[in-house]
Order: sequence, then C-alpha cells, then structure tokens
Amino acid sequence: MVTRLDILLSERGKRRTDLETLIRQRYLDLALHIPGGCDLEPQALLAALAWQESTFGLHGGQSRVERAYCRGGTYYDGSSEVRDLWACYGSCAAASWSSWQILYVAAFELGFDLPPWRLFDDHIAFEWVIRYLDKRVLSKGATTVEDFADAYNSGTHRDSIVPVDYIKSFAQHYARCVALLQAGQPVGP
Ligand SMILES: [Ca+2]
Repeated sequence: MVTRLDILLSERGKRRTDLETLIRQRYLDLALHIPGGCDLEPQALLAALAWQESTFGLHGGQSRVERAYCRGGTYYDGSSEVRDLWACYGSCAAASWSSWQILYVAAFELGFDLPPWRLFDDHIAFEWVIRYLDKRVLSKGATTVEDFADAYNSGTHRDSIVPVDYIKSFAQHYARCVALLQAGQPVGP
C-alpha cells in the first residue's frame, strides 16, 4: 500500500528532476552576469551551489535557522530591520531557504517582498539567488571558484573569514559539474 509518507518521499525525487530542468532552462533567461575575463561557467556555478547547499535538492525542502539573525543574535542586535522582520515572521525571517539556501534577509534586502516561506519554492528562489550572486558576489569582484564560494558562504571574499572546507567542497562540485556539462551530461543526480 502506498502511504502518504511514500508520496511525500517520492516528491523529493521529482524536486531534483525539476531542479535540473530549472537550472538548464532558466539560467540564461535570468542572466547570471559573469565578469569579463574570467571563465566561470554560470550553469555549473548554480548546479554546484545546489549540490553544496542541499545535495542537489534532496534537502532543499529544509529551511535552516541562522542563530545570528534570531532574537539575541549578532545581526538581530545590530539591525533594526532584522528585528522588524523577526517581529513579522519570527524564526522564518532568520532562516535560509530552497535548494540554494538563500537567506530570507538577503533576499529582502534585494527587494523580495513575499513572506519568507515562499522562498521554499525553487522556482521563486532561483530569481533571488541569481540577483544575490550578481550583486553580492560577482559584481564585488569574485572571479575565481574559491572567491565565489567564500563570498556566498561568508558574505565576502575580501575579509579574513575563509571557510576552507566549504570552499574545497564547492570547488569539487563545480569541477564535476563543468566536466558533466562538457560531456553533454545532466548536472543532477
Ligand atoms: Ca570571507
């Protein structure tokens, strides 16, 4: 007998197939702007980020609450905007969402005006991930895979906070995605 739980679990598989299609079909429409003179491959960046953050959508349905944005956290204490968003949405405002785990606060700062849980949907989150990467990562001078991963994980590649393990893992995902694309293979599982 197929249970409701079986149906829910099968949805995870569909989500990953959907993610593969989403990246392949929309990354050009939404134009991730790679700076001139660097050879970063946009589709591989987006796919590698999904591998890194959610095992390519397998855990994309999980939102993760960041303590620094919760009541009493560093960013909560330091920002009236973060406190106001917390007042509206509670811990949902302090969470990251989607297969790319974009922070709600980061999307809000870029103009996202829906409730945080709408970022659960990869189709909605994708546009804001692209905007975030353009404005906060690539246009800030990240021109290598290492800088890209550093900036996405720690906010900037220009400071002394260097998430070494994250960067190493991302670089491996990226190299694999580039190889798959060059071989004409899907970047998903
Ligand atoms: Ca950094």
